[in-house]
Amino acid sequence: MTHWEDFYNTHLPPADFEDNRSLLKEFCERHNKLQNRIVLVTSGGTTVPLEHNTVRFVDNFSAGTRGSASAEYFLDHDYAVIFMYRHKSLEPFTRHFTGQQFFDMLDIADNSQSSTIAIKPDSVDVFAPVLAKYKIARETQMILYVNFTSVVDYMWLLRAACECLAAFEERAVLYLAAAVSDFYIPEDMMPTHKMQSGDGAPTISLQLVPKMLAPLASLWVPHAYVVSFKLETDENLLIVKARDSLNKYKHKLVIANVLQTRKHRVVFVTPTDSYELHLSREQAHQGLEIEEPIVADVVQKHGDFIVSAQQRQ
Ligand code: 9Z3
Repeated sequence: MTHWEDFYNTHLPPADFEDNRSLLKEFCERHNKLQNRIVLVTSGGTTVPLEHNTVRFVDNFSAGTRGSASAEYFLDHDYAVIFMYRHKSLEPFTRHFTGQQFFDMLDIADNSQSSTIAIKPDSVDVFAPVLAKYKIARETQMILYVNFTSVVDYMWLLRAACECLAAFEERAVLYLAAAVSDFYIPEDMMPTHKMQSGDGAPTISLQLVPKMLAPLASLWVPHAYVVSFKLETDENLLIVKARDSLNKYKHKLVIANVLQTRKHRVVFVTPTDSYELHLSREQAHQGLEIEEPIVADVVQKHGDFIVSAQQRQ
């Protein structure tokens, strides 16, 4: 496996990296001065390009539901939120009205002079509260959006965000819900141009992506409350893999989930404990989202963690 430092030495940052770094710096400095609690929410899947001039890529599964919903709940708990997401995956607030849903909520009235567009009366009740929360989050500058596409973009942004978050010490939460590729093609092993079918079926050899949780938890943000997610498709591996991860990286919490049941069941695994959070069929029917109790639990644990850090001082 490539060492994490070699990864940064051999892969250039994305074109918009410096702009994003400035945004992250400004956002963090402002919220640190205000002594706010802050969370980095990562969301969506990363891509692995197969060509430098990318026509094809391997993708990681994730719609961005977990991350975008969680970002909204962290705002409800007065956290400043860095929402680091896959370009075009779900975003907080707009996620409620995807595809044609939004257009179906609108009415257009034409007369000879002008057109007026209005929200249909029966949609106001659903639209207004979401819009109001969005406006407050934007006006109070409690949320910053930065996006990535490839696993390389993700790695550069993640480290830059951590560099800014380090100053918050225990007040920072890292909530790593993005589905990050475990395998990739290093840049020096990738063809420049689109692979040609005329050259026959390609043999694609993937390498292991370095585990960034290692430097993240031990070097970049050693005082932060770090939460990672573990995705499995085999229930039997879920807890074992989550525990392995905690033992290896010594962070605070792994939230484990199985692909097929992730929307109504997760398992919290801490160094001392493991327990399940789940939504009943009825709760799901009523529109409750599992991210609400997940975030409430993380916020509670983070609060306890801050208190015990203060007591040690
Ligand atoms: C998760 O497990 C997330 O909960 C999901 C959310 C990706 C399942 P959706 O976006 O799905 O709501 O559709 N994220 C972490 C996935 C991951 O890549 N974990 C790695 C691993 O399991 C590294 S910690 O090895």
